[in-house]
Amino acid sequence: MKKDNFALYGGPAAFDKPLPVGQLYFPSWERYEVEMRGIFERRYYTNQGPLVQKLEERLQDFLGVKHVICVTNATIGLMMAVEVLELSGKVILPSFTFIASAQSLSWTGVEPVFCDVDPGTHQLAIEKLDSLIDKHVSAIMGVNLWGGACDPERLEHYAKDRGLKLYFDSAHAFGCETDGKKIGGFGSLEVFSFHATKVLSATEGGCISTNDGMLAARLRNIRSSYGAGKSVPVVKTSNGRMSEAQAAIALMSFEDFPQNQQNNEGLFRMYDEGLRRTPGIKLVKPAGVTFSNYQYVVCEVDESIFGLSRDSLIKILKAENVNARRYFYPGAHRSIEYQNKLSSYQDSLPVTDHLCASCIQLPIGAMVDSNAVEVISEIINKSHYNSVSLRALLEGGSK
Ligand code: T4K
Repeated sequence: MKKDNFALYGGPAAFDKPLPVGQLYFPSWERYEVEMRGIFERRYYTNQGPLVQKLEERLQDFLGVKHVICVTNATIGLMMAVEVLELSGKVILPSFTFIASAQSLSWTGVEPVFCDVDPGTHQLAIEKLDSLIDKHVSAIMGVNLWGGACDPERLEHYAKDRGLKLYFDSAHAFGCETDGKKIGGFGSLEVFSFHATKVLSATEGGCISTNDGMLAARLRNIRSSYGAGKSVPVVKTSNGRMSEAQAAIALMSFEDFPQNQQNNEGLFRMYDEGLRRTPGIKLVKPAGVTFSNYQYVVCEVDESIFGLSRDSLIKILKAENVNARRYFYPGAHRSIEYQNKLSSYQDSLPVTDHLCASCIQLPIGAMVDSNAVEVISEIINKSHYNSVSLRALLEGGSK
């Protein structure tokens, strides 16, 4: 370890500034200034301006889909999906996802039904869907997690056979490919997030991709409560518009996507190398994809082997200014919003419960370099070899 002592024992922190999880892409100030100047000169801030249109065209080409509708964030994109697909009753989705996936259903009056995930891949356990389907279920929301994929082709066959609609929360999967096919064209539609922590950033933002022209026309109307192009009727409208400033950042981030992806992939391989021999730490590789954006570094901590709990490791890292996170905790089915209403599901998602208690997410993206990965890996290794004393300090040595 390139430092003498744990910060927890009073030594200096390994890093001067907090290292976050997430891509956190910032273009150079000069590039940003040029783009903002353009917006000022055109005197056009929002309402499907030229930069949003350019971004939509570029994304259509890149994702290989007929239509892309940019939105102000993925959460509203997921809510618009429920409206455009005319979903009702219940929708099945994995519980091991960001709470926004489930909340998009609650906001639109649809009941989420939580499914467990596969212990190896963390993706939706398709074989567990059958037991959750009843006459009230109108659709399945697949979630392509951690720069991986939840076997969208198999899910397409599955949903078709049962007469269910299918769409995807692909917030984590921009640029990913499964069997050489880009994520973006599966199901009725897919929703991507361009939040600042994502590999493609608009600061806040997202898009919906679809090959269905009628859905696209209706989505464009749902996106905006005013104005142009209202020839296709929709029941509800909203304000899900992306601004020109968001699109400007997204276009720069899109241009830099290849190098950001490569950088992430390199850092991921370094974590793999650095943590491979640490007892009780398992790095989760992006599953079900032939190409990943490597947007996330997720490890499972086996407390009985590692010697410390996941939460203790987070405290150790935080003291060193490493802001590791516990995505997803406590799991959507155990969140305040759902835990009381859905008591019958509580004990039936053992894999999700296990992962929520053992997963840790480590920093990757623009704020991280190879030296940082080396140091973080070293801190984790050293934590294992000093687990008895660290545990005594953190957990009162009771385990
Ligand atoms: N579906 C899935 C599967 C998702 O994961 C998400 C979002 C959605 C749907 C919904 O997408 P959006 O509606 O957000 O487009 C973050 C993100 O806010 C969220 O977008 C993401 N998933 C979720 C997994 O993580 P937080 O609250 O845990 O992290 P946050 O935003 O505080 O940032 C992480 C770290 O980065 C912190 O240490 C602070 C640091 N940071 C963050 C920002 C934004 C900075 O240093 N600078 C910054 O500008 O939610």
